[in-house]
Amino acid sequence: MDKIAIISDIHGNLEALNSVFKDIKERHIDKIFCLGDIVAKGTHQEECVKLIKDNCEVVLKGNCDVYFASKIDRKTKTEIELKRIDWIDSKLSNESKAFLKSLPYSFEFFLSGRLVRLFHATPEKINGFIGNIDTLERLYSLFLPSENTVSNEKADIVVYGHIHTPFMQKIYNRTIINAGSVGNAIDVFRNIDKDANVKNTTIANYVILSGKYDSKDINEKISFEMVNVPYDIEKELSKNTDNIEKDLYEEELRSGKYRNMEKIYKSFELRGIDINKI
Ligand SMILES: [Mn+2]
Repeated sequence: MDKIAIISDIHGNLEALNSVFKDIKERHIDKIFCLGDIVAKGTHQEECVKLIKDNCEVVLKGNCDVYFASKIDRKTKTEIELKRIDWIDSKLSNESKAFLKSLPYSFEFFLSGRLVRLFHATPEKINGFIGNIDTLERLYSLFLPSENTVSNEKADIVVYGHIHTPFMQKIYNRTIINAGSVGNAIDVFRNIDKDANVKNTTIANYVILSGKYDSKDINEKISFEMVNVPYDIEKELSKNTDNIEKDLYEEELRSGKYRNMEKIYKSFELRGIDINKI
């Protein structure tokens, strides 16, 4: 069987990325694919771009990669937003920015007869948000092709990132896999009375697909594995002294709680999903 590691959302966290690459090496993986968002948040963005470029066979663009590598209209930004933009800009070489801008939106391949499609967030939007407790209609939309996808077929398996929370779900004989986040793992839905140990969240996540690569034979074996890799969070944070968002970033890495959780809860409320009842 061929083994493919799919990693996503590194966000400048070098300790997490090195730990994941070490784990991938130990497991004798054949290919590494990356779903984007290499930059923003952590201080080691340039180092992460270089490592991803050197080690991944496929690299897709994430919303942060596109945003921070492109020219930004400064007139529409607040002072704090400009500080963040300038800090991230100072971390990236022109060569890395050109690389980030050149990345494709989507990639697809056959694995044991299944059409597997990869993208960062949704087939339509690079920053769309479809969570693990979303409506069936929105979850199903992940399988549909768009003008950004390589083919016009419906996918049998989709693997995406962006939400930073790993999960797998099967609907309509099709499989949704979220690869989670290497460098900024969070659990979107949290409830202090129901939460387990925070160490279930604040690890690095990625997934491994195993099967026959490039084969249209549906009788071949296939499997999906979710991997959690512990890494030294405090060591990474000790090198984040110049981080423009130091406090927010430290809290996020240590607690696994997204800084804009309320904004996400609001968007789910609008779709009739009451987070307090979950
Ligand atoms: Mn993203």
